[in-house]
Amino acid sequence: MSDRFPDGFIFGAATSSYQIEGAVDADGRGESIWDRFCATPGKVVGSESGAVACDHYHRYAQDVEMMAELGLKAYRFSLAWPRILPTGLEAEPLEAGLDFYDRLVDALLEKGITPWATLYHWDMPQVLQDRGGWPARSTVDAFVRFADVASKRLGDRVKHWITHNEPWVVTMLGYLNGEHAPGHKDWGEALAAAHHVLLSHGLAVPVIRENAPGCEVGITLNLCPAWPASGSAADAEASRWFDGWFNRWFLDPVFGRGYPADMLADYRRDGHLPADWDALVQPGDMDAIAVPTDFLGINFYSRGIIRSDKVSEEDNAPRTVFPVEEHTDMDWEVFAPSLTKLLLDLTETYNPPALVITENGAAYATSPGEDGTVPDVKRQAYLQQHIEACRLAITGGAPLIGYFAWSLMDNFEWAFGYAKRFGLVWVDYETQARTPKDSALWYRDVITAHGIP
Ligand code: IFM
Repeated sequence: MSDRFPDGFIFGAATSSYQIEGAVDADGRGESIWDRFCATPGKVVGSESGAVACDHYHRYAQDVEMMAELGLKAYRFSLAWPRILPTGLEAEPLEAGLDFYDRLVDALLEKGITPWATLYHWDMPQVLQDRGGWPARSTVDAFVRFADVASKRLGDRVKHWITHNEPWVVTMLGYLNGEHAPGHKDWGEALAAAHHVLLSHGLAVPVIRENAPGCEVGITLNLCPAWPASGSAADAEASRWFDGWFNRWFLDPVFGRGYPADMLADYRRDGHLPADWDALVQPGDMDAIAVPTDFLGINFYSRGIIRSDKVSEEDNAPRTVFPVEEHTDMDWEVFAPSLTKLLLDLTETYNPPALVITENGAAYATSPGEDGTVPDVKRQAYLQQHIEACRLAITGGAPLIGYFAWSLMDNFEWAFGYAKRFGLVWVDYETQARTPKDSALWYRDVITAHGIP
């Protein structure tokens, strides 16, 4: 009994629009930055794209049936901005796009599955990027309008909203290291983008609340706890910087602490801030970003073992923290205790009203056996360890209210294309057949038992 989760704890699974919907030209959908990025040679492994993906746009009804068979209590999906506002600038939204999400939401509710809608999971209309993208303040207004249109239409039925998925990825992979759309490499752009993403979150929250009475709203951050590789001062300093860049730059402002002073000083010293930073952060912005929310969404995959690159290996203290052997196909270390520690640390530092694991999962190559089953022992082990890590955190006092496995089904893993399979459900991309993997059947049992069986 003690292994059971608290009553009301939510077990679900997550996806995102560009990764599963396909149908990029259907019913007037506009071009997104990911359509453009995928069409640019050299950006995505094998020049793959989300053009067809899992064809969920046409197969959503069957997919919802499958979710019901797996016993999911909640489903987290995202709304494709260019399906609703093809250029982001239209006076009137595209009815066909809104109709699709109407149908999806109704199908979920009919099966007793609670919809959790994410507004921005990276598919910005290309036209908005052409006008400056997230580094431009005008994109904040465009996003708030999108939030308004979407929550006005769906807010009578969707009572759980997430403004943004993983601002760190949007800004640091999109505008700093160029691995994600739009593929830019500029510190100033990345930090301007981060400010505008956060501001758009803050300004969208009251709009969503207004349109979806009684709803719960939050933002999802991907967090990567920094574990110093040794007890040296150099590794402690490298960990401080990594934590500031990856985690605190987003956590601190959302929880009303403003941008971390140490990082602001570092960025200023290193010339990373955009030239107009002091004017770019306008009076009132930080208060808007600190709008109270109902929960913090956390996407957790792995920890970071941080080694200084400022001193040579010989001059640094010997390493005392080593990665465990198990790594996923993304080469991410599998170390679940770090999740418990993260949840407890967040609770202590920020006192959040609630925490939700909005993504957690592992990429492992699997394929159907002769008997039609899809054995995937490693994914099951990963999920089991991390669900147990969540339970331990709850026991320790973390206000964790839900867990969403990433992902419901195999899908388009951004710059890695289709080779990385994160799904609970196997997708045959030739036939679009879906087959629950063994981990999905195991997860169904977890949901039934309301804990690890
Ligand atoms: O597939 C992504 C998802 O879109 C955002 N979070 C991480 C996942 C795995 O990389």
